[in-house]
Amino acid sequence: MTNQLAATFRNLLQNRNYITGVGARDALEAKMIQRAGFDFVWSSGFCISASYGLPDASILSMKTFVEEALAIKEAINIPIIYDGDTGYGNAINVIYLTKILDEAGIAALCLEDKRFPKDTSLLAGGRQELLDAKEFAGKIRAAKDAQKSKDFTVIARTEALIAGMGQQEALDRAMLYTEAGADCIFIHSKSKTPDEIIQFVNAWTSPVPLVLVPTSYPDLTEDKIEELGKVKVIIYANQVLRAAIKASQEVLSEIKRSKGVKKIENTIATLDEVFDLQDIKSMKQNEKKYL
Ligand code: SPV
Ligand code: MG
Repeated sequence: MTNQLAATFRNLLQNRNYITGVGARDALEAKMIQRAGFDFVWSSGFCISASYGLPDASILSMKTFVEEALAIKEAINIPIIYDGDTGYGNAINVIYLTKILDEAGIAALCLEDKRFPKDTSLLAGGRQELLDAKEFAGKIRAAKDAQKSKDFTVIARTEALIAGMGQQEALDRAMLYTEAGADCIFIHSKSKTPDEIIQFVNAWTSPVPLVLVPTSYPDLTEDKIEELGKVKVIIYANQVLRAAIKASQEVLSEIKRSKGVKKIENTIATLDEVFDLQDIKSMKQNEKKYL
């Protein structure tokens, strides 16, 4: 079976020093991410949960996350990394998930070594319980065995630093997941400084590339990450959601305050911009052709 966008993603991984993508909660955001020139879209569990007004804590079902990712897929033609959280269960659940994603043309699946139901990573005092490393390695093996296309990428994410288990545990887990067949290792941190991430990257000796999400440590810019080497994938996971929340809140208070929309009319996207993102042009062409 061929998965064209999985092949594109692998090519990018092989041929570029690093690639960048952005987290989306829906197809509209994904279209804007593609237009802005990013390499891929991250179908973010955090952002999709937030779009339902819910915590990122395994509350929505696998079906909902997959449906959202497929709507995103329909709207863009750059690869998607699917944030698969814990895989919504054990290795058996992972087999089903992997088949669905690969067959649907999703480029990559990211699985994290937390226990199901998970709690979100960046919440202060969050419930960070990790799965036994061997059991998680089983999930990675299951995903690699279940993929039908050769190019589908499986990213193993360790939350050892998030859970405060230290560098050695993070390195041991990452190495075990690599041995289980992971194509990339995502090392996550909620530290406000990049120190523990830099320490991990420097200690990483495997050729398997690393994935970073520099949300809590924004000082680590692309130039600095490139200098570190070994990191091939950078994900800006939730900045678009946060920008949208802030802009919406400002507009809502201004409408309420000024009792109308005159004040904000020139500060928001025009309707033409919305029509453009909806691809009205192609609908109009089809109307001419078929109606
Ligand atoms: C997400 O965007 O859903 C992520 C990244 O997994 S984080 O929220 O930092 O865990
Ligand atoms: Mg997530």
